[in-house]
Amino acid sequence: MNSASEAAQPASDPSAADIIAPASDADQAPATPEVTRRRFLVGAALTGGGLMAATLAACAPTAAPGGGWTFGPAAAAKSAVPAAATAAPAAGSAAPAASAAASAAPAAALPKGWTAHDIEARNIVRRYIGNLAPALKGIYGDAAFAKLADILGAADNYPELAKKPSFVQVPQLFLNDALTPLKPTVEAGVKVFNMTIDKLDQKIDELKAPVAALGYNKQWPGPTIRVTEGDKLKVTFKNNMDETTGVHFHGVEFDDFFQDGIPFVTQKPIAPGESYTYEFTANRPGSLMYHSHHNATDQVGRGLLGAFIVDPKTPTAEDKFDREYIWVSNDTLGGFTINGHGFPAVVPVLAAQGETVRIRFMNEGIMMHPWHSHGYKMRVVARDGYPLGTAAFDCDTLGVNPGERYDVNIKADRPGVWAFHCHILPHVESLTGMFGMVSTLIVVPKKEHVDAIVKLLLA
Ligand SMILES: [Cu+2]
Repeated sequence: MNSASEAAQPASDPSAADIIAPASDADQAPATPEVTRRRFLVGAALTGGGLMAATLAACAPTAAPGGGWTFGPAAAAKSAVPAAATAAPAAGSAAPAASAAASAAPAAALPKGWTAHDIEARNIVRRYIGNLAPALKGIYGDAAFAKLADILGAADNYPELAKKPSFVQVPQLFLNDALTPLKPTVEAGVKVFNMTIDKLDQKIDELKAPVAALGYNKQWPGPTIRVTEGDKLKVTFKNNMDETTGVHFHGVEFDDFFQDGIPFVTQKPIAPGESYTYEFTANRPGSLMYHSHHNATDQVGRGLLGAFIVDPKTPTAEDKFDREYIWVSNDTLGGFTINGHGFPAVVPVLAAQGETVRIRFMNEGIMMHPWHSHGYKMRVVARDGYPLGTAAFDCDTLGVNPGERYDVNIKADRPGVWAFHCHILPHVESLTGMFGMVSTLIVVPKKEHVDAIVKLLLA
């Protein structure tokens, strides 16, 4: 096993493919243009082809906002690293963006038995792994790496080997923010948060045109609000949109029901240009959420959602973990998304062997999603933020209904690149490959490898 610095070396190597073990000649061929794409869910999938070809050539890594993000260990189990997201079509939006860039050669050149859609499916994974692929050599060792290189067809020195992974090419504001939750000011013992509600253009995937979304502080999901059980909060929202709204803190056991955020039940709607303040005590710990409760099918579907984490005053054994991911799913604008993005622009869950990873599933969508972890069981320790205690259970597929949150711990005891996805198949995979609600759990042998990967991604 090589050191972390060695692992990161390929990033600065202009001919990264040189270090990749040769793959068989058989799968070097690019795909054919006459792709027989099945129209999976919506025709939007079809726009992927030509558009992608054009944008693939032009796509350049986008700097992560806010000074970059990191997969660093959760300091004292407090900081959060969200996992990623994926988008697929609900109402005519994102569909599997087939990679037409890889589809430029005659069908005769396809590996035996393949059709063009195999090339497209492979190219999506190539985009996902990007220049991480060469780095994996130093992490998983030569034998495992030779297999991966062969699977990816690395011998053809495909362009993504030198590009950042898809999920680095789109702004990952949520990831950044979750690591450093929104910082309040403290006034007379009250934690004060000032936020805005804005329109924004959201890049679900680096190869797709941005969608007209909404977001708290111009982010989808909004910044994570994180406090400790018992804290008093004062949260002001300034509505910069041209429509009314209301904000509900989902899961709070309010003492004053007028803080519940429901226009025409507990308040008047917040008009454009106006501000509204919610004041309450975080009187129960857990994974909570905040979101619009006004024209909500549309507004939450367009991105007015965020995580509200209330850390317990007295953590239990289950609250000890090394890394943490917030995983907010949605399924309207932009298709099937995790944290506002669709595969391959979904940030993987990274962990070192021996670490425990906490994942907080939060469903802000309109349908249930059963999250399936390949190769690993999930220990479900809380539902809707309420600890399960002795009723905690293991599973590898966990259905999360709209509005629900589940906290799970995964003990990462074996290295590998493991798929991690919704198991409603039309949300994740089509003839032309994976899309939408797909992520991975990438377990590397050492913590230094995680650091090296992060360094490479940020380079
Ligand atoms: Cu799903």
